[in-house]
Amino acid sequence: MKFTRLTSGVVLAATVIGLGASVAGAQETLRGLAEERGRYVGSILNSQWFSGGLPGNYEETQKREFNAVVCENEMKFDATEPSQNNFNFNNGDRMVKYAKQNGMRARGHALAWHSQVPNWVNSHKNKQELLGILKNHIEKTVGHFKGQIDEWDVVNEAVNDNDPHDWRATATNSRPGSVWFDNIGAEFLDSAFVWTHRVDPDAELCYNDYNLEQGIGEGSKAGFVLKQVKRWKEMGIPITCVGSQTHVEDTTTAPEFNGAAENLRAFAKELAKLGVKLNITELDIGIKSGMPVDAAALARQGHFYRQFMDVFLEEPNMGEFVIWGVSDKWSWLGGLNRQAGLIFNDNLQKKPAYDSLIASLKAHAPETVFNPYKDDFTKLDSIAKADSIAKADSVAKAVADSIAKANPVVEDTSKQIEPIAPADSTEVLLSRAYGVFGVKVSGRTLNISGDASAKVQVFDMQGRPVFSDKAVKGSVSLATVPNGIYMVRVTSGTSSLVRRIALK
Ligand code: 9MR
Repeated sequence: MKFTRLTSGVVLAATVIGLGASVAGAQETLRGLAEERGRYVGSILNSQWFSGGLPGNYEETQKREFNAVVCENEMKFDATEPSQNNFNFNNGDRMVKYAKQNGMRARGHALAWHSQVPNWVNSHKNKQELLGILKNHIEKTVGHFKGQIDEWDVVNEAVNDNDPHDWRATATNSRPGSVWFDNIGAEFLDSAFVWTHRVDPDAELCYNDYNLEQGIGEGSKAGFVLKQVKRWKEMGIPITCVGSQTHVEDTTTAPEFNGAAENLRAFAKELAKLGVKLNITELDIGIKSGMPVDAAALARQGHFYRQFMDVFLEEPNMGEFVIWGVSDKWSWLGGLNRQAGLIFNDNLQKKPAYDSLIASLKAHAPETVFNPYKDDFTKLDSIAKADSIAKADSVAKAVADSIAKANPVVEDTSKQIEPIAPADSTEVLLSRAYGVFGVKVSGRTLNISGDASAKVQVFDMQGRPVFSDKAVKGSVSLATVPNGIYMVRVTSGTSSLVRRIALK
């Protein structure tokens, strides 16, 4: 190393008087600093890596700077199951081996996504068939990588772009549809989480999407996702993380950029109350095509990168900071009319953005950064006190888990696929847990037993209320609710149960 010829006295003097930048330089990598803080910084293995088309310093940089990794395209549906029930995990295995050899966290991307599905899947329209296809894909894929993938993107990009109050539906000229939602309905998401969890109960399971850095207000995509996460937690669906892709543009004029990092902070805080992590999963900050990539632009880009890293380190339920690429030379951004969005330039040299990330990490001393993989962030006073749902959730968790196991969410719609526990076993489980009541539907009448008076709320599968009655004794008519599948919540005193019902 650089100082081997110096006497130890000179090295010591340099350290003591604070010339640490060059003395400590050999150790100062993103990876090293993140590891000291119990966090992960990651990047993709570009598709060109798999075809052997990258220079040696690409891999050297990747290993030196990152402790988490994800395949750019190689673990998507079209790559892993190109024809029905014929699986190819070769490239995924290569990534897993690489991650293991280099002590990295491995992300699996992605199980249920409308894009990059092979044509043989898109040719199916039958709900039962598609449920079977998705279940088989998840079981075989997650089963193959069991214990080797730390975290799955179970569902990717399922929210409707034009109407972020709902899931992505039938294709139009301006946006693609989703074979899963169009033919199965929202249960495809619920079921995908349950199936993945059953095969690998130790893996973290994420919902992953873009534009989640645009705020959590009414009409926002993140706001909709938040509602769904609440619903999933209430139903015992085993989601543990949300992935914010965070593909943003580095121009002072791009409206979506303003406040993006702080928006993620607000989102992280809401998810923390639900016991869910927020990860940054695909960050790039592209400069608009045609704009100069000069010193000012690169400095501004660095400033933006730093804002995200600051928020990441300050929020206790954020675990991974993954950048969608290593070098600007191999980046998908051109297709989006953006350029130079990563932290290493075409020659794999560090850009100002890299230095900004290092500066942010160093400004957050390790003892001030929470490690969400080691300690339970829901126990932090700031989070535990802030929210009642989290508390109710922790009480209900054991029960909810058992319900999910005994009574999968596809119970009403895919009887051929999932064996269904007899209805009574759910009732027994619930009354044992709560000691209060049971719920049964007969025709349009909801019967509640064992309690004097209860509040009944009925929600559609997107969590929208469709019926409510504050004081139900014995039974209530749901004649006003249209046919369909709903979640009913019955609350009595401090106890409450959530159950799926079908009205026909
Ligand atoms: O980087 C990926 C690019 O090589 C592919 O052509 C593209 C096709 O969909 O997918 C890119 O990765 C996407 C990721 O899987 C999901 N979020 C958006 C990413 C950038 O488009």
